[in-house]
Amino acid sequence: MEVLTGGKNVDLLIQQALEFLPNTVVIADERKLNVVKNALFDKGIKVFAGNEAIEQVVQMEEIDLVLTAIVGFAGLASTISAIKAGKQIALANKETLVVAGEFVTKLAQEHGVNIYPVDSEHSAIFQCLVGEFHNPVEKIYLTASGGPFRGKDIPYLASVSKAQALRHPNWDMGAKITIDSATLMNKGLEVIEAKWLFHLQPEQIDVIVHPQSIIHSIVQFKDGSMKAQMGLPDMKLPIQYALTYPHRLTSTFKRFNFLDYPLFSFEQPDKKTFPCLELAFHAMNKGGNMACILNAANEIAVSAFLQDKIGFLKIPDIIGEALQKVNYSAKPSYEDYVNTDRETRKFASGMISK
Ligand code: MN3
Repeated sequence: MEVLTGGKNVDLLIQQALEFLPNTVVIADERKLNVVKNALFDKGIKVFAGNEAIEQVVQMEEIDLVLTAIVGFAGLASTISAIKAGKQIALANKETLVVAGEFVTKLAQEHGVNIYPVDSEHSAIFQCLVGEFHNPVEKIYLTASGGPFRGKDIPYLASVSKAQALRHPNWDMGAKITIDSATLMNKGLEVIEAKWLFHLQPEQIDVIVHPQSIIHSIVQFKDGSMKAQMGLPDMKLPIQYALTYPHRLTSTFKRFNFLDYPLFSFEQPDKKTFPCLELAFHAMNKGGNMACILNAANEIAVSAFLQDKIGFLKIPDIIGEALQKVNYSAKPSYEDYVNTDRETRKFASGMISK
């Protein structure tokens, strides 16, 4: 490993740097530079700080592939920087494609860069497409666990706590994505991500709730045949596959046991109770900067919910309002995305302080 980066969790960054001994380490939070420097001083590891440093290190000559895992809009700039330098991308930051999918996929094409999905559903689709060359895809089904509030109604959701929302039934993930799973916005963002990754029309993408989270997604081909990718819900596999494609590395990951899961079930997502999914489809259909508005409003709303400033049901309210009120632009440039993001954050924050 050449470079390891982290946001503000210095302890974990130092621990990982000592384990993997990269040549360079970057901490995004500049206030923590000296702590990291001191800890790694005698290992000969170069240490930098700040977002600009991240944008620079991804262009280093020694690097072949960049795993982009910064959460939210914040991951966009460094991903673009890596693509411009011709680095292959293993994409864990779905917001990059949600916010600026058209721009990013076009840029990647121009620079001969492949984007390998890390998101488990997209990794599943990617794995199902291996060997299918130009066989036409009829549609894809993204599977959803339904999150911690599957089957609940609006009166119940009105009073759910942060702690309840953070308790995901199947996946162990960061706070932002776990709340997104509870509102079903995560699936909405993934629908948009899939559109750009696999060059699909909106009507070719469907969502099906599969509470066991064993089937990670499904491709249906033009002849009606369906392929699914299965496994225990653990991010280690999709991360590894993005790094080793087209090869499969021997692993000791826990194996699936059929008798632990004698029944698989499927149901329609409850779009009435969880309007975020519908809002995401709406933003995708409208195109332009709509998904950028959707994402920024969601980031602000989720962060406010995590700070106990708003209730759970206010999250889709804020996003819906932002989609209506923030200026629409049909053909945004990179600067337009940056402006839309800033404008939407201001608008959504205004709705929270009210
Ligand atoms: Mn996912």
